[in-house]
Amino acid sequence: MTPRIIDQELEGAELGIAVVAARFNSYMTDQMLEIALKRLSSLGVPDENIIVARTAGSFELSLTARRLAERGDVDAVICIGVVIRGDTDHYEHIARAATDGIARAGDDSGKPIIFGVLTTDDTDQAISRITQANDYADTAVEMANTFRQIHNLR
Ligand code: RBF
Repeated sequence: MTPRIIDQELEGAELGIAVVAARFNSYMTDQMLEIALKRLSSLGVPDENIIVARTAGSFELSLTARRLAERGDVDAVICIGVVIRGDTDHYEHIARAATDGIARAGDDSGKPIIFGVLTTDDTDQAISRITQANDYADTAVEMANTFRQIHNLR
């Protein structure tokens, strides 16, 4: 007997991906959204297989992701937001609500919900992490393919 291996697969041609991005701190989240979309495209995800939704803030991401994940044509959802400690009295609450909510949306929906919320002490830290959005797209495609491989394993 040889083990059945699930390989990392970064091919997006057959996948449906949703991206939900908060408008709060939009000068950063807009760039993150653009980077993620560009990366999804370079991984072969067809434009018509991508859904983009916007929310007011990071607090609304998890509920929106959950609703998107209910769609049969969505294999994974990427959540994008920025919560900065220095700007926000409610930092702890918003950051925790977003983090816990996104984790729970993944657990409850059974689909990959990618955590792309930057929680930083200041704006400079957040700006330096904007390009992480490339990794969110990679992770969405990898996870969607992993789940397909698990489903199709014989
Ligand atoms: N949303 C974010 O995405 N990032 C933030 O840093 C942020 N800070 C907030 C600070 C306060 C005091 C409030 C009331 C809201 C903030 N929001 C933030 C918006 C929040 O995620 C949500 O959209 C609104 O509270 C409406 O439910």
